[in-house]
Amino acid sequence: MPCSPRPRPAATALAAAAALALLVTITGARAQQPPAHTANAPQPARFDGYQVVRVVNRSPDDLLRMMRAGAEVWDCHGVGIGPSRYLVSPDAQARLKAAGVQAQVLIRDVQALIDRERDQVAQARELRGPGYFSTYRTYAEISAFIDSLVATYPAMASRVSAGPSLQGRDIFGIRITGPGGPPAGAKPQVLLNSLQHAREWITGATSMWIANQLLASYATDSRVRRLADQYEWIIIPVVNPDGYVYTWSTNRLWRKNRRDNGNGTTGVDTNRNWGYQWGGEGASALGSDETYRGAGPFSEPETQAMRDFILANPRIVIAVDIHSYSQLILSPWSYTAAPCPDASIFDILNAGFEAAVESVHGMNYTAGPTYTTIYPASGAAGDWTYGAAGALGWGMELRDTGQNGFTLPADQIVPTSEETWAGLAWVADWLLDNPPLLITFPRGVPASVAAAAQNTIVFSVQRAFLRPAPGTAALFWRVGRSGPFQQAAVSSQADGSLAAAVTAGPCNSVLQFYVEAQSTTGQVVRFPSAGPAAPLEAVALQSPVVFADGFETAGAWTVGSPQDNATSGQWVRGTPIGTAAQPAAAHSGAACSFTGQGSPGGALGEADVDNGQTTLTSPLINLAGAPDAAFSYWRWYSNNAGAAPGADTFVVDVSADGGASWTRAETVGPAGPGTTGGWIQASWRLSALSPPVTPTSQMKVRFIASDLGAGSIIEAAVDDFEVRSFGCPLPPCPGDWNRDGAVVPADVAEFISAWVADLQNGTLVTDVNGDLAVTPADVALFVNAWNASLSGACGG
Ligand code: 0X9
Ligand code: ZN
Repeated sequence: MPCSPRPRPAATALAAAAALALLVTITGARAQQPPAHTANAPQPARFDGYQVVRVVNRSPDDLLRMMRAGAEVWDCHGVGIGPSRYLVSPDAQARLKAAGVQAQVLIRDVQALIDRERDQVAQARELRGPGYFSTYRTYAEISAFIDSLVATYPAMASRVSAGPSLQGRDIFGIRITGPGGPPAGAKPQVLLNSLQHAREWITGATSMWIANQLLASYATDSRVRRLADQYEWIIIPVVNPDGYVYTWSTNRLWRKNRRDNGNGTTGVDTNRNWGYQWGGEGASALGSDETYRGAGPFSEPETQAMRDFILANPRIVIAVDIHSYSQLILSPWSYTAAPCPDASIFDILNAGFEAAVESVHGMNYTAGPTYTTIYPASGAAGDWTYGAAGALGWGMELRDTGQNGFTLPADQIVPTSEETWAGLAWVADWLLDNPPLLITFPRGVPASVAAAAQNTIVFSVQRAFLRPAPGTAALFWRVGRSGPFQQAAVSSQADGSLAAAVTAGPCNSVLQFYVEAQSTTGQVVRFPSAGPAAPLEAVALQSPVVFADGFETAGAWTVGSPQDNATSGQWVRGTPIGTAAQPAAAHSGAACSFTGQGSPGGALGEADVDNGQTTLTSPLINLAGAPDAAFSYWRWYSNNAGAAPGADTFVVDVSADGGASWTRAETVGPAGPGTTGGWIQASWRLSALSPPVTPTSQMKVRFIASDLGAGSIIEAAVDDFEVRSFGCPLPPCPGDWNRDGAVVPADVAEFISAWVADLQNGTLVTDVNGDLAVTPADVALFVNAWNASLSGACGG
């Protein structure tokens, strides 16, 4: 795998770190030299007798010793304190031995693995009709395979090009999507790319296996079909064609592109050249290094082409940059250890991704943020696709964990591909099943709205795993259950939520609505998810004020009840003088009701509630026929000023039978909010009380302040009492089938189509006579009701 120093161990001293930095540079430089002979030799570089060894460096001295022995960093797992992997020539092996270095041999003979691979490739070609995935394929073969896939599946596949490489080779790819799913041009896209690093041959083979899987299994595998239909897949197998060709012709272990750096060194690591946090930690400024970042962000034609291609495909939601080896799943960030903004989403996705990969062949993979899971890497693809392009960006390291390294035996192409596909398919499925934007109603989804009036519906759109595109959040509404929706005017609130203005129809009509927003990647999200097909619904109700009392004048309120036993502080009406516990003014106007007036300058405890309770009861309030009602008031309550704070309560009850029985609306105290004075508004819907209260003509509300604790100071006050009835004066018109407030022929038409749908689906929506069957009798009953409504009070 990778190529840069690991994060330094915490214990390393500053001086040691500096020495280390120097060593890394020098060692990296050595690693760059072609091991056996010059880069452009006619024969491929040979690695006879070269070994890959694992050495645990315990100090900067250890590192120095490795460098002097001529050990080269093998795989960018880096060099540092701790375990490192080195490519060691036979000479260097002797020097290490002489120096007494403890090295564990991971690969006994690197050339043997290269030879084995070369033989395998040659043999596979000699076999008649070997499976395409039985061996590794050249740049030209991969290109031809894409052409053959496009020829075989012309309706689903097309060839694409990101642009030319430095040496002018095409960075080609294949675009795949099924005939189902969202319309062309609206599908979310998945980008898979591989072979940024030339020697990581398994990655190009895996990419092409996945392309083939999407096409060849579309007809038979329902999961493949769903993923191919719902997404557009773009697979770019060889991002670094020049390097890849070079690994076939000249040096099997070449990693970078083939840039002449102008100082005798060759190659830019394209995976350090992307322009998001370019040039930071984990990228080298030295042309000789395996992690050379290049002259500037996007200085290379390969990364430029990929950048422009991705920007031209703005619906990419998943971008996976495939590497080998080490069996890792790497999420952002790679430039910093700080968690990325979507860390919690990536935690879920990484876990599912990993489990899905492992479930296929039991191979162990590790998933996590790149920086902390492998090492820092600035300018890597994943950080740009995530940070700049807004996709969920990953890097992957395929098989193995070092036994064969970059020369993974070809018989592992298929199993590696199968497990990789399983992981990607799991992520793609998860994203289809989870909304990418979060649409919520911070004040709840309104079940009722004010009839024939403008209403405000507050909603909010936040990122889940994609970002909302500015200005795309909208609420659509209509009166009734048919007809076109209209878009509400929306204004932003200080807290980031949005307020939509809608105009409700007449009483008992319904208001339907849904919210829609778009991600920056063009995905449309609706709440509810079916949008106009299954919108939210509120009933339009009137809510007139039917009783109000601000206690400015003497009303019909009564003080006292058979249970009252307070010896002072009984309720009075007027302007309170005010103490540390009592208000010094009404909530509004000059007067309120409160518990006991003291004398100007009197003591704190003068005329507070003592030794029992005092009750203030409203006059009878007539709510006959109202489907629901609510009462509200401003209250003041203080029980914390005396010697026994937090010992007493203030309660509010409601009665529907003239005071014979009561239902509790609220208990304030003995501790907690509302017990330390101050005017606070409270409001209660009768239908929401426990148990619910049905409005009658005999409604009453009472307020009880009590002092049971010895020595406590109790003061209460009430002001601006108000009762609203909720509902409509008349029951809904039986003929107004679509509840738009008008009885018109459309109601009959819609009833008939609902009745037919009931017959077809076995549902009972139009069973108006309630006999649990949908029959012509229901039609007759409805049409009669419609006729009656036409001439009645709710006629159209
Ligand atoms: O160092 C790299 O570029 C990658 N490892 S490799 O051994 N294949 O060279 C890992 C980089 C992680 N990639 C992303 N996060 N995109
Ligand atoms: Zn790589």
